[in-house]
Amino acid sequence: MDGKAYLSVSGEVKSALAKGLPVVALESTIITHGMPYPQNLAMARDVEDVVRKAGAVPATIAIMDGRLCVGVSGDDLERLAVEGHRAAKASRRDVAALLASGEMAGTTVATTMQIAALAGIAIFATGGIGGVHRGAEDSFDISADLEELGNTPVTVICAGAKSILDIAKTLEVLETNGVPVLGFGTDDFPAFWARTSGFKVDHRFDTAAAVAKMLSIQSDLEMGGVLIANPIPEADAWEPEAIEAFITQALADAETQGIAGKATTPFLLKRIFELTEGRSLASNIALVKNNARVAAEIAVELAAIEANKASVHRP
Ligand code: PSU
Ligand code: MN
Repeated sequence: MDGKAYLSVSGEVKSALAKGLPVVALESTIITHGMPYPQNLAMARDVEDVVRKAGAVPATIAIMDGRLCVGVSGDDLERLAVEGHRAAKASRRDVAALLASGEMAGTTVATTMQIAALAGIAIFATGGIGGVHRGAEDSFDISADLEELGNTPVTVICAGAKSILDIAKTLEVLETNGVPVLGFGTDDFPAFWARTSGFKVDHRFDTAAAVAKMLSIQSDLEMGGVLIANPIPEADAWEPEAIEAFITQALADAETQGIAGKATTPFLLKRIFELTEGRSLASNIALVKNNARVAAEIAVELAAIEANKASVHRP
């Protein structure tokens, strides 16, 4: 028996994969731990629509009822959204324990990549990735997302990393792990709510077709994941200085309340939501939709390249 035995793939996703149609994986920690109910449910449904409109099939991934579920929708999606913080937050190390217990869990970027790869999905859209936390030299808090990106051949489209993290150190670890960091229509590595972080990306690509060509070569080379940084739309973006004040306050509150480990990212997101009176959430939702659209466009281009490769190689 291998890992695939634990997969439950929806009929729609299964048939799309069998036909070589474009599929975009979506994570679920953003649903359970990243946003409050009911906005999380509305977001999850809207993002699926965005992917469909751009010509791809959405595959929301979560751990439910002792299965690695790919293509969670309808009532199951609602169950997950309602469960929220009561659900587990599944990092790579939690997967086997959660399958054994049957507990419901949102999957982080790392775990969603792991399950997407198992299901044969190459493209994955999220909001922001985890990274090296500020003060990591003392706490050792570095997200498993960075290790997974180095090892697992899935492309993650995100809006950069939040400046609740140490972005310079995050980029250093990505380099160490051999992860290409591409800017989509930008030379700057974006900082989630803000379009710039003060750091550059390694390579800039301006079209989905150009990205897909690079991804197809990365796949031929049998290398690991790729990170695509797609800045938040201008209309929803914050000035870096404007959001920094709220981040500093949230970090101070986390310290005072002794928040550590896997609770850190959800705590900071919730606190920034409160401090910005909900405005951070509106931006968060806008950037996730924007990433889902770009991911779908890339998936469409990649599917065309792969179909072409297959026909050329056919005897
Ligand atoms: N950033 C967000 N929303 C989120 C997360 C990050 O804006 O929901 C989640 C993602 O699932 C990411 C995880 O993979 O937090 C990282 O958690 P940690 O830092 O504990 O690895
Ligand atoms: Mn951590």
